[in-house]
Amino acid sequence: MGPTETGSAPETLASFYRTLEQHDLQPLWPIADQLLTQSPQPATKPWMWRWASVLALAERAGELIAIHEGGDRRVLSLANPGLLGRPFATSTLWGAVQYLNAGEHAPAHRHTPGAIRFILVGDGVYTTVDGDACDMHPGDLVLTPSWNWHDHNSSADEPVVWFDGLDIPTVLALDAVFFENYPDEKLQDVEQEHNRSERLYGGRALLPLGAAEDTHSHSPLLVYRRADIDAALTALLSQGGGPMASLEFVDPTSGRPVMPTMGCEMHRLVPGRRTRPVRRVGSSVVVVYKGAGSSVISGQLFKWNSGDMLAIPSWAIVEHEAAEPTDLFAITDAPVIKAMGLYREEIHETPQHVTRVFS
Ligand code: 1HN
Repeated sequence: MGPTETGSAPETLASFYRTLEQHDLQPLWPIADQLLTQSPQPATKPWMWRWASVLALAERAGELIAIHEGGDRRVLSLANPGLLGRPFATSTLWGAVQYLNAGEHAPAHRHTPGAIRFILVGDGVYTTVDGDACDMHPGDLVLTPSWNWHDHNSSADEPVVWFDGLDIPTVLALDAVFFENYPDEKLQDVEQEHNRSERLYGGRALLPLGAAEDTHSHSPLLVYRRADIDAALTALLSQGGGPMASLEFVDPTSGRPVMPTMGCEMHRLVPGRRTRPVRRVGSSVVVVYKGAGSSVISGQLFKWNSGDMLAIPSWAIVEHEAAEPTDLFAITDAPVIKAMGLYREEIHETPQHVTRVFS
C-alpha cells in the first residue's frame, strides 16, 4: 500500500496536484504500481512477419525505389504493432529485410548503432567493413559493428536479400546515436584479397599472438560461415541430443558476445520434439533460416515456415516444436541485460495452454 491522502478538502488536493504539474513535478504515489510492476510488462507484442509477404514487398520496393532514395539503403523494417508506429521489432532491437538488386552498390557510412547481416537469398554480394570486403552467402552472418564504415556491393546477377539486425532502439534510448556519410558518399577502397578478418581470426583456436589481450568492444572476426555453423550445430546436437541445440556467435579472442549491445544465436530443432517452456529477461528477433514448425509465445500459437520472422518480448514464455529439421537464427539484447545485472530466466515444467492462434 502506498501513501494515502490525509482527508484534506478535494479542492485543496486538486489545487496541489495542479501546482505540482506547473512546477514540472509528479507525485510517485498514484503511478508507483505502473512503474514498479511485479514483473516486466513489455509494450512489445509477440508477433510474426511472413516471408511470402515480406519478400513480395521487398521485391516491389526493388522496382519502385532506387538505392539513393530512402537513405541509401532499401530496407523494410519490422514494425511491432505494440510499439506505437515506431520502426522497431522489439523495444530494444531493430529487425529488417534489405534488398539489393543485381549490380547495385549502397554507399559507405558509419553509425554508432551496431548491425549484423544474416544472408537469406542470393549470392555475389560483399559488404566492406572498415576496408575489409566480407563476402556474403546464404546462411552467413556478417558483422558491421558500431562506428565501422560499411558499404554493400553486388556483382550478382540476381537480387540479394538479407536480414538486418541492429541495436538502434537501445542506442537511441541512451542518446548515443552518431552517424556520418563516407567522404563523397563513395564506396571504400578494398584490399584485393577479401575476408581479411576471416583469414586472421577465423582459424580454429589459432589467433595472432596477443590478440586475446587486445582491447576492443566487438569481435574482430566479422564473418561466420554457414558451413561452420552447420558443423557446430551437428556436433552439438549429436552430443547433447534434442529437442534443441543452441549456439552463440562469439568474439574468438574473448568468448564474449559479438557486440556489447546485441547477441547472435543459432538454434537447431529436432522435428517432433517440443522445447521446454522458458522465459527470459530481454527480447529477441528470430528468423526461421530453414524448416517449418510452430512456437507458443505467451499462450499464442505461431505456425512458421522458412523465412518467417518473429518478435519475442522480454519475459514471454516460449516453446518451439519443429515439423521439419529447422534452424532458427536470433538476435537478442542479452549482452545488455547481463551487463546490467538484470538477467533472469525461468524454465517451466508444463506446456502452455494455447489461447490464441496468430493469423
Ligand atoms: C543501416 O546503415 C543499414 O548499412 C541497414 O545496410 C539498416 C537501419 C537503420 C539505420 C541504419 C545498412 C539500417 C541502417
